[in-house]
Amino acid sequence: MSRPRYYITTPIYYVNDLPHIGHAYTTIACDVMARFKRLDGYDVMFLTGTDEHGQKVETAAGNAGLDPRTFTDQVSRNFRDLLPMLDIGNDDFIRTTEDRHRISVQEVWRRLVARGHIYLGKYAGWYSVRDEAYFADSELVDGQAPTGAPVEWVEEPSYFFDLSKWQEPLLRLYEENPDFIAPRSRRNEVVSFVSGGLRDLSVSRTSFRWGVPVPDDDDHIMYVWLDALTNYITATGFPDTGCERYRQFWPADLHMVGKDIVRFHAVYWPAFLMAADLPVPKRVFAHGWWTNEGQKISKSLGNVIDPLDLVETYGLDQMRYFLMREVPFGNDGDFSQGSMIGRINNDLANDFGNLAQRVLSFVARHGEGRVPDPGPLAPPDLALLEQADCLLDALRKEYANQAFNRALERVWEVVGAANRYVDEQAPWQLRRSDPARMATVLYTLMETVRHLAILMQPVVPGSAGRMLDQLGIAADAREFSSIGADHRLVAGTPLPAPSPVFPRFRTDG
Ligand code: ME8
Repeated sequence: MSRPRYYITTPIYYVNDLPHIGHAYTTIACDVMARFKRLDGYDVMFLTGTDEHGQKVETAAGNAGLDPRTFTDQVSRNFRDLLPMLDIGNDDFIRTTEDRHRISVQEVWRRLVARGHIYLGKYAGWYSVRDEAYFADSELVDGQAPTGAPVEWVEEPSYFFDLSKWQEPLLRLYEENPDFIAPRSRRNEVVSFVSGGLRDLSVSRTSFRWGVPVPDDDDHIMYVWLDALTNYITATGFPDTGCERYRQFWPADLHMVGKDIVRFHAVYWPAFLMAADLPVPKRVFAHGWWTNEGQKISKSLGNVIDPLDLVETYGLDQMRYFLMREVPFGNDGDFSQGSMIGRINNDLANDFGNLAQRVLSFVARHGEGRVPDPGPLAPPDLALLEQADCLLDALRKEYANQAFNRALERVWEVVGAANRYVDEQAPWQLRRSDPARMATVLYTLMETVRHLAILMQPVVPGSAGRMLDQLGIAADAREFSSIGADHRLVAGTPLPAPSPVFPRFRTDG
């Protein structure tokens, strides 16, 4: 039987800058989602990559004294090299400068032309290079783009896409697919933007060269957002719509983006696709924005956070956990050293790490280093096991909404219940009085930790893996299909020597 498919994408990042915490955030969130789906039996395609064309990148190359190709080859590597260091399990990495992509974008263009959605005209208006976006006079705020980026006046021949005709189809799309844009606040924003009417969109420029030439008119370079958005279908094999990858994975299940680029993904992209007679993606989730100790993160403020510094200081899984746990996914978040250390020491070291360590070291010392014999289970044991067994269902619901923080809260409810159970059952007191009951309690706890570790793999893959090693769980018994009563630990299985998985973060050096 073929497995269900799941296709998830990150934005492709501009290579004018070094990767920072914001890029790492989106990519880690996608990785967490992709791992969850893989463990849940899906055939997953997870795509990330780099957006290498356009005026912004051309200018950055000039500033670096390099031609754009040499420059993009170098800086794209920074993004690609970061992935293994963040334990990102992407299946493909796309660069918009690749041949496969040029072919795909030009085919989208031809489809739009063939269906009468492109016409030649003249653009006269504002353009922000930093946003790579056009703005009407009425949209400017104090002479700048709403993002605060400077704008320049542009007047040049341009091809236009008839976006104005797509207002009704877009509103219908949002209406018929209430989950197309999430969270709800972003959906409302987009619906009200589109309801206000759409202007035709300039989709080519003649004043710079670094991009994909318009087919049959190479004085024009395609608008970088039409080029960039198309990456999502390029990677599925488009224009070969008969190929297996395309048939299996398009339309995408989820485009994960930051709130800054929701309009491009939820308005322009579906309009381009509908106009080209191609299926639209199922969902766009726009997450919030990170600040650093309360301040906007920017190069000019000198407070850009390098994700590798965080990994080095706090540990990779600790950072991944913090980013997924600290803020409701979709809201803005503030990075602060204090909150990071709090999460590491309270949630990971005290609650979860200590639970596993207490149980495993007790079994190593007083249980001959083997999985204890469960014996007959009493009501409190059954209650805890039931909570652990039911957790997957709860997590599926939260992950379906990308509610990563709530999913982690659910996990911690079981962590809390298990810690209370240890205190109540006090296995150390049973050692002499009732060794059989002690074995039951330890078995129940090990089973609970097994569930917790399996279900925590998406967020903290390395640490959860080490925990499962210590529980003696084989590599092929770590998927979600091993959750529940049918796959209980087998009494007598020898266990490796335990060691703490989540150490405390010490500030005293
Ligand atoms: O927009 N907090 O690329 P980009 C949270 N090339 N997320 C942040 C962030 C922050 N402070 N800063 C950046 C582009 N991000 C286009 C995309 S897609 C077809 C083309 C994340 O390099 C967030 O996901 O400016 C945001 O949407 C993305 O980086 C922007 O990356």
